[in-house]
Amino acid sequence: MKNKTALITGATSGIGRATARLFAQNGIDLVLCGRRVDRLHELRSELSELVKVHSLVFDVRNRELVFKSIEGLPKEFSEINILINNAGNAHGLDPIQTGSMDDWDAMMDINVKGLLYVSKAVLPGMLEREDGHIINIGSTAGKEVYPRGNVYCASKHAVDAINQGMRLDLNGKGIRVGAVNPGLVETEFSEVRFKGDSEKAEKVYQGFTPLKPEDIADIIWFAVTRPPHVNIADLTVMCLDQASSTIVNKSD
Ligand code: NDP
Ligand code: 8X3
Repeated sequence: MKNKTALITGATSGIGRATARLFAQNGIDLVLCGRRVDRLHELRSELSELVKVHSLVFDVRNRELVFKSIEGLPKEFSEINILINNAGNAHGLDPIQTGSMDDWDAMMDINVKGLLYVSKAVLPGMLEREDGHIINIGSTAGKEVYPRGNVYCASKHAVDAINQGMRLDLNGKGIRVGAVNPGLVETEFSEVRFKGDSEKAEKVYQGFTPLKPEDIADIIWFAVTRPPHVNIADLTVMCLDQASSTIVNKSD
């Protein structure tokens, strides 16, 4: 796919980084976003061998900076054809009665409001050109609620609703909108959820074969390479051993 530019949020790790690599291998120019500057620069150097790459450092919670960064993109990167709304995480895994309000704020502000800010900043160009593709990264946690998942699940249910709402409101405007909802994917997700407790994080993915970030990148790539009249509206993917958020066939 030539002469297309994708903006990927959360490109410094996991699903976002795997998607950036796959897109670059397939000739898509990239705007890589995240907070960790070193990682962004590293990835930019790696992928610049293949395509044109620009990086933007912002916290998706910072509304002003989101708009300033996206509106200030150099001309050659300013036409965003594909937006991958991927930045997000779970913070904590606590019952509602003991949950941390800082964790709640982080999840709602990043997973929900951050996605909205980035979308609002990117949409004017897509609307003007009547062309674009937005992929929202939801989760199985946006399809069902699991014990102690409370606010993370709420944030991903919100992504599900926003995905549907975007598709309704953008109908007839030439912009495809769809969600990819993964189950358990081995990334830094659990490290973040458990605040750097690697032992706890590793346990999440032990005793079965979880999805890899590259599996999700493949699916995103499938969605963006369908013919222009085909819109993958909503896709849920789990590994073979996962049947639901709470039913996972583990060997131990
Ligand atoms: P990672 O922790 O590996 O990656 C998260 C990415 O989000 C990082 O690049 C991080 O970049 C970015 N990010 C987090 N907070 C912010 C912020 N405030 N501002 C800007 N960027 C931010 O996790 P995954 O790759 O697994 O997660 C990607 C998406 O996939 C998330 O939306 C997650 O909810 C979803 N998901 C994950 C699943 C899993 O099992 N792993 C399953 C289903 C959905 P940086 O820290 O540099 O800012
Ligand atoms: C991430 C998958 O099951 O940890 O969205 O919530 S789960």
